[in-house]
Amino acid sequence: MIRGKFITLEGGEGVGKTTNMAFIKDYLQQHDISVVVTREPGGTELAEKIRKLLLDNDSETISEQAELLLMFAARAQHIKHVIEPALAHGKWVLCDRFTDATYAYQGGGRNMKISTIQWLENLVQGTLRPDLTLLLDAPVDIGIERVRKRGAFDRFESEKVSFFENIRRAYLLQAELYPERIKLIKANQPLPDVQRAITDVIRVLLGLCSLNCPASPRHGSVK
Ligand code: T5A
Repeated sequence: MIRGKFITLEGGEGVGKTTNMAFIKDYLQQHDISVVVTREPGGTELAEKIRKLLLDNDSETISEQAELLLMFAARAQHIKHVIEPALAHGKWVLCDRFTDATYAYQGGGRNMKISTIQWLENLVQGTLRPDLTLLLDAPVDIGIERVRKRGAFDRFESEKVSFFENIRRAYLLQAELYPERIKLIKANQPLPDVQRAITDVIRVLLGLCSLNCPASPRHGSVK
């Protein structure tokens, strides 16, 4: 059995991750790929309970260490019960956020030590890393405005603008550190353009196209 591919979608608040998950799933299915769609924090019964604890605004103040450990506790469940079994059965896993979010939010946003995050990453994931990460990037005010239109803010969305600026910076640093894996998509353009850029990257992963292939008329959005 050929192992499946692991694709993650990342980016700050309201950049369009959820919107584009369905698009990517459909695109992969059109190419006869069996896809498991999931998210973090979450993806299993226990991990979804942890998600609720992390996002609810009404719980006691969560310490930075507790937040980091809860993220990885949820991830450990998710990997063991969803991600690894699916990949081992040849399915592709499409995940809304993964450990790059921890580097961005807990590292960049909460200022937790990167070496601590790396240690937990190795403990919980072993050698598991995404094959491809699509980083949707947009100026912070655009993402927040999109989220605001949707209604009430969760615990993370209620943070100050500087928190989100630090997250954006940390994500861009991750993209610089891992240019082979993380592909930057400009998310502050009309949705059809965002999706064209996403398709161009996925086509490379599918082996339908090389990196320099002029897959679509407006190819310039992918790093
Ligand atoms: N977290 C998570 C951590 O702190 N550490 C971690 O390790 C992990 C894994 C999870 C929270 O947990 C934190 C980060 C998060 O705060 P979440 O729900 O997964 O929460 O993440 P959110 O960013 O809150 O998800 P959102 O739903 O708010 O944002 P999305 O999914 O990026 O945006 P989406 O698709 O819902 O779009 C928002 C709106 O914009 C519109 C959409 O229609 C929608 O209305 N839109 C566009 N409009 C115009 N042009 C475009 N190109 C558009 N694309 C989307």
